[in-house]
Amino acid sequence: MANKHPELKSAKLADASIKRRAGGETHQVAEGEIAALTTRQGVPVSDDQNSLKLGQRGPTLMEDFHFREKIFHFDHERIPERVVHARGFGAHGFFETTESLADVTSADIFQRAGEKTPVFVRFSTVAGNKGSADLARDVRGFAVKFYTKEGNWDLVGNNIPVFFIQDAIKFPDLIHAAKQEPDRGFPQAQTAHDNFWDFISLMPESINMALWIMSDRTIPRSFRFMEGFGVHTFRLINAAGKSTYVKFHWKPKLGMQSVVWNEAVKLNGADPDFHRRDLWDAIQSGDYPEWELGLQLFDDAFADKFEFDILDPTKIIPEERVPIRRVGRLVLDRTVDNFFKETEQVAFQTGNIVPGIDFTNDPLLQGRNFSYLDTQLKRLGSPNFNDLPINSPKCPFHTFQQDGHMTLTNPKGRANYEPNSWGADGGPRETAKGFRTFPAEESGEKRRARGELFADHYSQARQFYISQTETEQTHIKDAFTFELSKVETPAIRTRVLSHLVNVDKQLAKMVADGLGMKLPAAATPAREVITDLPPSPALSIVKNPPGSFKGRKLGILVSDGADAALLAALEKAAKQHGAVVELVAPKVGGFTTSDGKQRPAKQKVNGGPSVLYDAVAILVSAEGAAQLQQEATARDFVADAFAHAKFIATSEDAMPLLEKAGVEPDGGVMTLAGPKDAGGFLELCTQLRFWEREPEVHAV
Ligand code: HDE
Repeated sequence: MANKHPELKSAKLADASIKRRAGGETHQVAEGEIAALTTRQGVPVSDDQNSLKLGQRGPTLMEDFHFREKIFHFDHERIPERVVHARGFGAHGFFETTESLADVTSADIFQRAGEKTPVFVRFSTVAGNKGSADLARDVRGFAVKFYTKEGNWDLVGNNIPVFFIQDAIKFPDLIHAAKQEPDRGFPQAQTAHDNFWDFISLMPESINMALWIMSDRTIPRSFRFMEGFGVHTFRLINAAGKSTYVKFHWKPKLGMQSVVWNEAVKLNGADPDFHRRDLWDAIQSGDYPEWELGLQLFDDAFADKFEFDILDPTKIIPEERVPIRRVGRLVLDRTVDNFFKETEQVAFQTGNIVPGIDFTNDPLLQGRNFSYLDTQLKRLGSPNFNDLPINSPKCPFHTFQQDGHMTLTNPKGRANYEPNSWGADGGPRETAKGFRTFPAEESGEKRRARGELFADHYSQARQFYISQTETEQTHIKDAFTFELSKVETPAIRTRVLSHLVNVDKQLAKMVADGLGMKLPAAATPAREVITDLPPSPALSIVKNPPGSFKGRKLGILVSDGADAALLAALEKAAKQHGAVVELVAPKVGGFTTSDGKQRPAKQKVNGGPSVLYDAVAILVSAEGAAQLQQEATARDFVADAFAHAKFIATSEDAMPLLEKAGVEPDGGVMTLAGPKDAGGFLELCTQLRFWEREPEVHAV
């Protein structure tokens, strides 16, 4: 029976456990109030505090079946973490088709505008172990399971549209090189080490991706503010059997946003679960994250004239060449009930496709189709992993598969094979509506080889670089310099630089300078570099601003005596912009505003650094400013916000704290003369960062 008084229930629970610890007295649960604790066999348990012993101080008895069952189950709680993408966070939601695509695909999910299909999405980092921090510089996984009416379709993508390697046979090498080094077991969740850059420097095909991972794309502000990509070229097949090539894109409704590197480093300490918490909080508060699904559709004629091979996963097709058609929206509106049951046990597979969608010969995709099925058996331990509710289709399914560990869905009846002559009782049959592979004509010698155009390794890396704003180019330069400065072997650094010369000589020179090294000669390209590809503005985060502060967080540093009217005005303006406010105070219990009201704080100042916020306001009173000048974490709050190019609002009274933190007010710092200025500050925040400040605060 549902409990009508949850507060009563928790009070009684607390009471019961206190009694228990105090004296071992048995708490009697009134019937229907709280479920009785039982063993897994359903046997009610009378004492869960003491194991069964011989006498009060004697040995534990084997006979204690409750103790043995409890410990046995605990001992077996862990399953192997994913070999890559171990750290992840998932949520439920729906995909809504906004226009029918019946002209290009017979996939049921794309037939009817307005139709909603349930989905489960898991975001992840690639290299770190399950317990690693969220803000590692890394590619983010963006895996979507669509529970369509004609079976599960998994679009297992990333937040970067290209990949490191061209052939799946190199995947174990790439991942071995990226993860912790095998002799020492570190560093974890970072690519700033010799093995990784050694591999990259010996695999020129990875240079395009290297530029992407050294950009701010690998330190996203949150999952909600990043793009997603299917990476490979797939096929859509219509009812007449016609094939159209497709690349899948996810476009975040709130726009893209990343943090800066120094912020990421500090966030990992301040809140290693920053991305998890962000997604959880957004969904719990009803601010549902949303993306649009975009398709780049093209045919053989385009593929033939394009400078690169459409089967090469280290290349994009610029949006300016093939525009994106937006055909649906993805909304995440429900957090999981249980992390392990759903997020940990979800099994994505590139091989899960549905009628109307098909693979191409992209050699990475072909290899993935083997790997994902195989890896689930290792991780989940039984070929029946599809019977787990999170993996099971939500449409009817009928197979002749049976038995194996943990069987739940053996079909009823006598027929467990096909063909059979049991007529209507003979179980399911093939259908004309079933999945049909596109009959692409293939011929050729069996060879270990790659398409000729795969040998172009630098042209698109160059295009990516020249598409960035100056700020973003600086971040790329800084990231290369940082990562290579952690590489201890000079020859590896030199080899990476020799590739960068082919991408952009100026970039290579700046990185070499930053390292204090000589610029080497260019590596010999396997194919001539195309140097006149035009910039693609769509590749820049900063060139595509959301023009809004919606979904972002304003952190307000307060103290006793904080100006009540200013605070109220800022809170109101933030709300109007769809932003969240968090109050940071010297004591978490709260503070008293200038009008004598008591307000609780969300964070104590040493637990709420400004890296947690997109913009900050310093509303401390004159006494508060005097007190907080003595507090290093309060000075850091201000100094970091300034160094990370954030917009800062301040009351007049707070100025001494800013001065003590070394802040010289600029165009990104706004002194609020009164409540009427709050709106103007929030307007400023819609620009997200005051990038003009960066050259002033970072000289090396
Ligand atoms: Fe994966 N990848 N991958 N990958 N991948 C896995 O499958 C693999 C690649 C991606 O949230 C594994 O269930 C190979 C590209 C995501 O559960 C494994 C190759 C892209 C996730 C595997 C690639 C991805 C995985 C490990 C080279 C972007 C997490 C656990 C051919 C398009 C899914 C698992 C989740 C997970 C193999 C390359 C995305 C071992 C062999 C390219 C988002 O099967």
